[in-house]
Amino acid sequence: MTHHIAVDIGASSGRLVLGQLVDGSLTLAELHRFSNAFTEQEGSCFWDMDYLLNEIINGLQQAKLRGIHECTLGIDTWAVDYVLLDAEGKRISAVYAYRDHRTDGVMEEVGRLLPPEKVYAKTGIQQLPFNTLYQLYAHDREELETADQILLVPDYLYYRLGGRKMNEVTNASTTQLLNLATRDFDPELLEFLGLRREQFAPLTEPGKELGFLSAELVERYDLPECRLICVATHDTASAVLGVPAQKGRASAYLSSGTWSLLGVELDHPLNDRRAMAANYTNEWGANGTYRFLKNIMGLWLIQEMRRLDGERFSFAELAEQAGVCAGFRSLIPCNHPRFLNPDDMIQEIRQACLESSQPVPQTAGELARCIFDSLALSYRSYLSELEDLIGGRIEVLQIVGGGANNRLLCQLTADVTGREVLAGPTESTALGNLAVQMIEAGRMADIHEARRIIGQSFAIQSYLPQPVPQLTELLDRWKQLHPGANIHN
Ligand code: ADP
Ligand code: LRH
Repeated sequence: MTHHIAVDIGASSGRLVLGQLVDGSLTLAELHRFSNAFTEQEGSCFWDMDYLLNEIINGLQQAKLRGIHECTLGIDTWAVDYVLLDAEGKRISAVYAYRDHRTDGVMEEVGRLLPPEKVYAKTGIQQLPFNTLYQLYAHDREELETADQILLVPDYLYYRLGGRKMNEVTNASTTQLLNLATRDFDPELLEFLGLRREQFAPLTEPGKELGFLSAELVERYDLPECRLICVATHDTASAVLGVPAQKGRASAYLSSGTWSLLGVELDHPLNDRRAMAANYTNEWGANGTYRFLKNIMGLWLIQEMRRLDGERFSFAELAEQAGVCAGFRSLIPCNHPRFLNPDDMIQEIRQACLESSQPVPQTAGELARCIFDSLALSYRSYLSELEDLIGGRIEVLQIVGGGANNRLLCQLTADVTGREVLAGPTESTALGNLAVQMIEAGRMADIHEARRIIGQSFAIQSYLPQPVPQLTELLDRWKQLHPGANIHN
């Protein structure tokens, strides 16, 4: 099979991307793109699984129309969210979106029953209020007890397409239920939730074949024959696999989409007290690696601002308008939980500026500028923190994902961090997904070769740092806004 298709679904959009390796060069062709968002029903937030499955089928029909009769297929989505199935494999409840407010205060409540130090020592996973551990704790008891199987979202999509149940490891690690030492679900954490190990499927590593797209679907919708390959199903795991090889200079990645994930790949977990205090995570990667990273609120801020502004402007237009506004006028502590899912993001941003006696951004451009300036400063503070934790200087920041399109944010990030920024590829997640398929198919030797090929096949934009006037004063302002932020030169 020479065709490989990645299904990559983020919190804001999904796509099916065809990857082809010709003469040692990788090309991508987008077969289908669709929007994604959670919806609110009676005050709760849910994802629409049937819509996503429909869009996957639409994308596969596009592949068939392009003359693709056979391919391999891999699926990645955002992390942590889960689907409960009954013994017949039917969903027994709607699929909550991780920003749902039912987990408000739950992390703190669980923390009083289960020492966070113990959980971190076992799992190495950062404290985020929406980790599956907290979501399951907040879930209806009866539904949980009766669930025959608990799959994460991409596991479920594979199951619906091919009929096989599994829990893929890169994504399973974001549940905060996997034990780093035993490399399986932790019995004590499961017991705490009243769950049985059998409610989860066998842990499965990226690169394993999972059978074929069901003959019934192929026939009913006139789809290509697809061999299903388990990829790194956590989108961030795939995004990191798709980061081009960087020779000679120490680099960190910044996967820039709905979230900004800033970190490095390690071959061992770093879950000591300092890492815990700084709330860095050790999510499992493909090939026994760990993503030592920090979740930063990311482009969710601009997505929400744009939505509430009636989508009058595209992301590119918002960046353009922000570019002509005065810089560093109003800053927000963008990683504060108040921005996780406020009733009204624009009001929340304005309120935060008011509370800190800064000018209140009025126009769409001013709001966007406030968001980009604040994100760039947060990247600086977390990069410094990362350097402290790993004990080495980072020379280059590699930005991948949709945010690599934002020239203003890339330049601001270079300026404020004082590091060269290498932006691209924007579709690194689809590339990481495809790399696992191509390695499985024997078309690439390993991930090192994949990253080298990715680096040679896609244009990478360099942003060199430009001096920022009154940087010291700016960093002082940021520090005051963000007590505890570790900013140093
Ligand atoms: P996710 O996978 O989390 O849904 P993506 O990696 O697709 O996110 O990135 C989406 C984000 O990329 C958008 O929210 C937007 O901020 C940014 N983006 C995409 N294209 C552009 C563009 N042309 N200019 C500026 N920003 C862009
Ligand atoms: C990015 C992402 C991130 C998770 C969050 C739930 O899409 O998967 O890595 O922390 O969504």
